[in-house]
Amino acid sequence: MGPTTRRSPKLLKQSGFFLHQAKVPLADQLRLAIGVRCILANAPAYTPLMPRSGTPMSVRMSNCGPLGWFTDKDRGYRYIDRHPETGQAWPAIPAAVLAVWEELSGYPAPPEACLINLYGPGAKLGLHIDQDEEASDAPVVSISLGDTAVFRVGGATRKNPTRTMKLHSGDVVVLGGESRHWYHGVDRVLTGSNRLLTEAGFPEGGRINLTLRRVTTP
Ligand code: MD3
Ligand code: FE
Repeated sequence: MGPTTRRSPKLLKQSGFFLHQAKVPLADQLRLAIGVRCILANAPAYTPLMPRSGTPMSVRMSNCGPLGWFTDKDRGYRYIDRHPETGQAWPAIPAAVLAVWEELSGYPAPPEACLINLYGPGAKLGLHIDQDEEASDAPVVSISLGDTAVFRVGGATRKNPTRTMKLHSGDVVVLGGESRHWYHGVDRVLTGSNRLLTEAGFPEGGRINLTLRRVTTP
């Protein structure tokens, strides 16, 4: 495909799930990844702990925006307005990230949380539903950078059949409508499948996912 080619968004019928493949041009992907590196210099990645068990997640995380998603053993999943270790407010969401939300979300208010998921070798994310947001009418918008992920998406209950799809660097997924409350996860990341992150100064490479969410009702 040439640099200006765009595939049309893939819609899982009637669901509100849209996959926009190669939505972010390569030069913008690089700028976004470098921007994430700056954010992490101010808001260092941490290892989230599962509620109750305290089991560490394999995905490391940070956030930008007024609110950040966090979990620890004692208090579980929640949004907090400060970095848990530095006590500082989260850095601002980069303008280029807000622009993706404005173009694709169809939502009349800005996102409040941009969760930064960092996938190193062996990292995965079990099947779950995003349900910690009061503004459940707002879509979730996800931007993939770096190595290709094998993403799994199911339905409203754990019993629904699931399917897998690959998310490549520059892909943007919009989860609106009923798909907003579907089970989903990341089975694995294809290590070394993309050079973006090494070029952006992440020597270990890997994958970054930016997940944009509206948390409170506007
Ligand atoms: C499908 N992150 O942070 S983003 C998460 O690639 C999360 O890091 C994954 O799931 C990642 O919660 C997937 C794409 C995504 C986000 C929300 C969804 C897919 C979704 C909500 C419903 C269905
Ligand atoms: Fe999720």
